[in-house]
Amino acid sequence: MSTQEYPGTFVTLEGPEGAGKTTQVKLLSKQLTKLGVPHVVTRDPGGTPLGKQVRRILLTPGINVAPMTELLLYQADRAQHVAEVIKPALEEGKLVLCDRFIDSSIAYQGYGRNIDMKLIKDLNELSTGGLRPVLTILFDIQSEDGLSRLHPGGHDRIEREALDFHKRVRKGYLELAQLEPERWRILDAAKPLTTVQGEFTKILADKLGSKHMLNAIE
Ligand code: Z5A
Repeated sequence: MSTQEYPGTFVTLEGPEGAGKTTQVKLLSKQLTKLGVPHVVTRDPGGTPLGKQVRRILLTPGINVAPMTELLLYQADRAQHVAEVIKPALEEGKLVLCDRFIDSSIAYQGYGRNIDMKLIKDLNELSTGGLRPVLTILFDIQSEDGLSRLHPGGHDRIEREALDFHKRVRKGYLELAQLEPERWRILDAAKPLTTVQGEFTKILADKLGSKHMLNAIE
């Protein structure tokens, strides 16, 4: 099921560590609130009370999590997130901006952990009931540059992975974006914050036009 079947619009933000997704979506949300645009900002994992508990398990350093367990926990979080937050908001006609979604599982568990891609795609289908974003923005940044932005010592279980893992994730994202250019837009997230902000809103306005007043954002 694509978001086009709902009155609302589903947009996802993806990218390697430290790319600035969270910062940008917060800035955008402030502008949308000022304009009175009904929207929801949410994240995968952790967009529901159940998901917050799953997120803690997934990201706490020092816990042994086998790759398949990791994949299934992200999918369990996602099934709850779609049912409890995303679908209801889309049914109400809202703009839903989700920080990570199905493509994170392909990039991290597929390209990063080498789990079979077909299996991940099948599980993505199952956990979302086939729900797909109309637009996915890749906040692209070299792995070294993204990781260097994160708080030293405060790294979670996945951020602590080897540089090679993060490089595979980034390569995966770039390949995914190339495979489906209709859905993806790539943004150079290494640029200064205000430049990224301008490009982010331009992508939204170009792709979604006046829907949700996205062309009114400065
Ligand atoms: N994961 C997975 O493996 N499988 C899945 O299916 C899903 C997720 C859904 C979620 O953690 C983790 O789960 C994630 C993928 C994995 N990996 N890790 N770790 P998260 O939600 O906590 O992490 P994240 O989404 O990766 O957030 P992040 O790494 O913190 O990145 P971000 O949100 O893109 O960046 P930020 O917090 O907005 O900015 C980071 C810092 O950079 C911050 O200090 C900003 O002030 C600064 N910043 C932002 N923009 C700029 C610019 N333009 N210039 C300079 N500095 C900047």
